[in-house]
Amino acid sequence: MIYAMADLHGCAEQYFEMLQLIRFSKEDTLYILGDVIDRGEGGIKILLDMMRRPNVVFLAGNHEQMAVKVMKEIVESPPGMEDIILSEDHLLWMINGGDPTKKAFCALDKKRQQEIIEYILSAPLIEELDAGGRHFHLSHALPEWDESGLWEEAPWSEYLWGEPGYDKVYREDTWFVTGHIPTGIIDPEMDGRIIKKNNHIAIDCGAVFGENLGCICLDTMEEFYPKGQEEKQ
Ligand SMILES: [Mn+2]
Repeated sequence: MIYAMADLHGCAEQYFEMLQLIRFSKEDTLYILGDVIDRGEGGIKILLDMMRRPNVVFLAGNHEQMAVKVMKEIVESPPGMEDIILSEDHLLWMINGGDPTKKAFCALDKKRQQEIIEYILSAPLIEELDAGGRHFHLSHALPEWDESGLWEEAPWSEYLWGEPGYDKVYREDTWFVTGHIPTGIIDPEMDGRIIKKNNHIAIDCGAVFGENLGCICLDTMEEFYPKGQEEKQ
């Protein structure tokens, strides 16, 4: 089976619970659509686990893009100098919840640090695939909707930072799976739940904000929540 989740934001416990819940096995593929790190404590722990699993496909999010610039600075700086705000990138990352990630990263040896940097830099932004008779486009975010179709020519950064037009059908024959915006912000009634509408599947269920982690099976469109779905209703 093919699964997708996003925006783990350091919620390691829920990540491992989810792998149990979906009975994730070697025959499955799990796409993780960015923002694994920051805000929560366990981002580096999750990344290290993902790196060990050949059937986890990591797509980068805007948090990884912010982090990797500073991670490179840290690797190049003398020991003990990591906490000095040296750059605008460093400041931007700290403002956006990077501190727990930075602390965990600094505690690793240089070889592991380098492996994490390479893992993030090698992550694609977009994947397209077929499952269960449907065509899917996977990315952390999407360019803003543009009536004339210009969204297709938007710069790559829009797939990390863009605000998808969830009320617009981007393509009739494709489902667009995205994270980045918690579903409770898209539609308050869907707080902590996956939203499927207008050929969009929004899967950031706000785990780090005390809502839920969501996962969708793309073959069956079945939804999974480690905290349970019933108690939310
Ligand atoms: Mn994001």
